[in-house]
Amino acid sequence: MSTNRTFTMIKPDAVENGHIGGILDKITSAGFKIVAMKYTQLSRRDAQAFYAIHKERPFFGELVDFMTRGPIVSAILEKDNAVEDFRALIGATNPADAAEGTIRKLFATSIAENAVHGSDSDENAAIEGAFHFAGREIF
Ligand code: IDP
Repeated sequence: MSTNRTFTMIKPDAVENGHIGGILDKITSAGFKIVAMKYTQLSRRDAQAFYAIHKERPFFGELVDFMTRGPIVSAILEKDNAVEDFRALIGATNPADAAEGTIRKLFATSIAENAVHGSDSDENAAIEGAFHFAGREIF
């Protein structure tokens, strides 16, 4: 994956609360092009692998339970400066700290159930995109 791409998930809380359309509108209105997208559900093994970096954190079990409890939308997004610009668009991890107008401010409910994922580096964007999508699913 080139460095003008990032990876996102619309998490189970946002799907349950009917925010898929609202979040995709924020994403495309901000100039991101969707180059891959699917509606899917993570297995426990998937979630444990995706969030392996957090496996020693006290909230790891809660995070795996949350991320596997219902469907998600996963997507690869393309834009100049995609990783940094998307992190700005989603806002702080805790929606209480997120700036006005950010996706987490608008759609998240708590630090755990915070509506969306956004890759934190170009390297992780490439790893995470490849975790979710085969090459033939990326356009
Ligand atoms: P990020 O998603 O903003 O990059 P990370 O610190 O990488 O934040 O945490 C990954 C995910 O783990 C968060 O998006 C959130 O769903 C969950 N999480 C982070 N901190 C906590 C916490 O203190 N309690 C419960 N869940 C948390």
